[in-house]
Amino acid sequence: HSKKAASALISVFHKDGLEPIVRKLHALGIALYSTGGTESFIRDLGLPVTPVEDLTGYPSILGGRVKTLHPKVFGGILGRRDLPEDLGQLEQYGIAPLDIVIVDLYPFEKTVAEGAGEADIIEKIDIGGISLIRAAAKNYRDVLCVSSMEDYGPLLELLGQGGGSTTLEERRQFAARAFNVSSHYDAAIFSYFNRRAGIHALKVSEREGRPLRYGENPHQEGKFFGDFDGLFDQLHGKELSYNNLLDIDAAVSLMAEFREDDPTFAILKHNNACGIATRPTLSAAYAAALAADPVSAFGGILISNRALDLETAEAVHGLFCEVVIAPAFDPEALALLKGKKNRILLVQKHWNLPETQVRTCLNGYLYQDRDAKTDSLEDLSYATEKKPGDRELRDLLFASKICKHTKSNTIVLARDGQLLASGTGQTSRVDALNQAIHKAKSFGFDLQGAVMASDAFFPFPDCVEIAGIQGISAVIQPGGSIKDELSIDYCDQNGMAMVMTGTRHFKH
Ligand code: 93A
Repeated sequence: HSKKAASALISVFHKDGLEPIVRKLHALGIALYSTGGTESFIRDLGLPVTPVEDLTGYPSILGGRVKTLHPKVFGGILGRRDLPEDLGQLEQYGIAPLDIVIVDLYPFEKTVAEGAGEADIIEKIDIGGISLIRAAAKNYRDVLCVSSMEDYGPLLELLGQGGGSTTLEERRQFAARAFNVSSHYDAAIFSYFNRRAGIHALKVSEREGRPLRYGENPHQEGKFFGDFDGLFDQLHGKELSYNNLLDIDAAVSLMAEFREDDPTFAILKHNNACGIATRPTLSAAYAAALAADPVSAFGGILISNRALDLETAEAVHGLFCEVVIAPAFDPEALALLKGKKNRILLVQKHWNLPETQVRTCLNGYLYQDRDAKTDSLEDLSYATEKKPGDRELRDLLFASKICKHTKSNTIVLARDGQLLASGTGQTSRVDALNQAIHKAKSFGFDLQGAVMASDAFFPFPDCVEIAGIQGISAVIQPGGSIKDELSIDYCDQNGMAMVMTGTRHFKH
């Protein structure tokens, strides 16, 4: 299966790094064919090269859009060297076999990233190059396919070792790389056209992605595929971990709900808020967020919707925390917070998160729209005789925004723009409520006049009964259970107010 190559077609965008390769190919007695720019590059090195136009008998047309797309080229690549019919046809049509194909595609992604206009971007959709790559990779039994400038190094090594000969296994490995390049290339074009998705194309290559120290646990490998630097400037601290990234995602999604509100500060642990509060000043918001659960806050992820000022930073500095995220840091605040070597400080540059979400499922993946619905006053229908007061209404909407970003089943208890406690990720809603009540009390909160939010409807009146006994005065929930009336009746009999949003916010 070892094959000695006699000819190579070279058509590359990036010429740097090509010189040692063409010199080596020439030294090995391999005939060189090439396209416009690449051909002049080789000729300027003083090496013999045949323009692809001589091979095809056809000029490059349409401003280079059609230069290698020709049966003389593709026949030379795709012809099966062990099939008499193929060999006969190559002979009959005067097609010379091409044994090595070296391509480096037009830089589509880079052109998009540079903010080029649509017309320039479209011109960077490589058609001939990608076809050369796919053809050569398909016929790896006979052809060696080099599909990007990143493979110039490995190619040079291979030519050095084999003297122009390659094994079937080597050609198959280059073919696998080639299909990785071609699929990634088309995925990038797709994500450019499919602007709505906004998700960095799912990349499964070994080489791409940001390697993380490890995955969720040290024995798991981990990588991040995305554009972290597009969202954040890391000003300080250690390298981000897999779990940091998940927490940062949860923190940003949560705080996006409060971006227009008064100064708001949140503390998260394991993707759930353990504290969040809205106050006239950021330092007061931080103090109220911390008060909800100073125990969980240890090692937490902190986020604010305002520039971090010195007063807040002084309070934050006393807490051991992993990450602090803010739209900006006042210089003195930054200097202070940098005092802890590992503390990760992130400036969040914008709020544009993808409108869709992807996660693995079984042997594939699940894809869905992001839950973009934020419950507001206009969404509410008033289920009970008693209407919530203004303060209660504000707290109900505040609690429902937190609920949406807390693992199901969840119950959120809040009062005066402060999270009192939540029950997170429980197998029953009653458990979630009991957890929240227990937690709120353990941190010294009295629940009189507090409000309760539920991510989904109440199938039974048990939750409102437990809440009523604790003095909780108003409830927000999607509604829609066939037994809604039982919960409503209990509220009516006990002077509680209940509003329905009509929208469920599960988060699994
Ligand atoms: O415009 S194309 O899609 N049409 C083609 O027929 C074609 N063949 C190769 N672009 C084509 N290429 C690409 O041209 C290669 O992928 C490579 O990026 C570039 C090399 O052109 P030159 O040798 O003229 O610099």
